[in-house]
Amino acid sequence: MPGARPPVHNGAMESSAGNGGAGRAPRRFDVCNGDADGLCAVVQWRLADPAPATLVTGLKRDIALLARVPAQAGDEVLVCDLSMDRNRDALVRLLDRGVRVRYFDHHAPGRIPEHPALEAHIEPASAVCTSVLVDRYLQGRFRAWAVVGAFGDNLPELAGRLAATIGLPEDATRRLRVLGEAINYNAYGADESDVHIAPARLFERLARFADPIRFLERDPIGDEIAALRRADLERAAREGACSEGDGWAVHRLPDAPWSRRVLGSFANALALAQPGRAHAVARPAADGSREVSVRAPLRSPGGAHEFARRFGGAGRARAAGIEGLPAARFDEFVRAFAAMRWAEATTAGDRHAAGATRSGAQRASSRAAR
Ligand SMILES: [Mn+2]
Repeated sequence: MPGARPPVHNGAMESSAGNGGAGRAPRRFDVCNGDADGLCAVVQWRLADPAPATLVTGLKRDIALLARVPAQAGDEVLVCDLSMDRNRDALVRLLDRGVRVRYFDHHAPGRIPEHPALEAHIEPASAVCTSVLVDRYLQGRFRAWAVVGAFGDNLPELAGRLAATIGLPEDATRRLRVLGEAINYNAYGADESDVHIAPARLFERLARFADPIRFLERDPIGDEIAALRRADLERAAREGACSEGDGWAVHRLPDAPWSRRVLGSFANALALAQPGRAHAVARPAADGSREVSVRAPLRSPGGAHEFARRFGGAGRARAAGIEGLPAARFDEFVRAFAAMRWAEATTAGDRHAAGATRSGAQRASSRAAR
């Protein structure tokens, strides 16, 4: 695209951006979490608008992605499934530079910057995910991919309802569930050497198909990841709970590539299998600290992020994570987990999720391992 395009015509951008916007073709950047919800959100968007774009993504734990985007005045950035609260400074810098940003997400955003170049679609309810927000915006054009994303974010009821609206047969729905859970699982690891395929490479293969069932028929990678996930889950299940009570259980896994991959999937599987209980899955990290995935009981799905925040973590109402929990605080963590009253937290979590400002969360230094 040699620079033949007209300059950007948004006055707000040019006034704040100086010379960068004129005489250069605008570039596009797609920025998303590397899990199923993030990837399937962008897949839908690029199927609807197949313009060349640079993908910026990473593993589940890579949350501060917006700071890596080298966009300049006149460029466009699409952000999907990344906490605005954790990316606000980078977002404001982009906007001030004259970049147009379209933002879809379902994490509690804290304060949303008011800026004419920001288009925000944010809904931090516990029963929605980013792929579904994009599906709504696109009026269901690539809904089967939203089904994959919702299954990946452990929202099987929502995914099932969406699948029914497009008349997806039961067997196809089941296959999309396996795919969504596999893509989600593939985002967990300490680094890309832990996972079967880097999420950015996986995206390229997903985005070739308007229909995820076709993808499964043509590309073996979905089945490969699903098989690896099953094997890792079986290994995790053999470890058993290290402590448990009526409404809760804490599991501990050894530190290994398989446990780093399966931590979040295992927590999701436990939450689905025992919806009346809260679950935590912990593993030691290389530096001796603990990484913990926290799941609120699915019957009263709230409070997970608030609980995790007490230990330096973050996440969403039903699923949260802590990285870098000092080993010396693990017993305290287990005691607090056992004493947690999830049903009461649900209300507080929803009120919080409804979008109140929360500036303190920016100082949370650990990254979410939801
Ligand atoms: Mn999500």
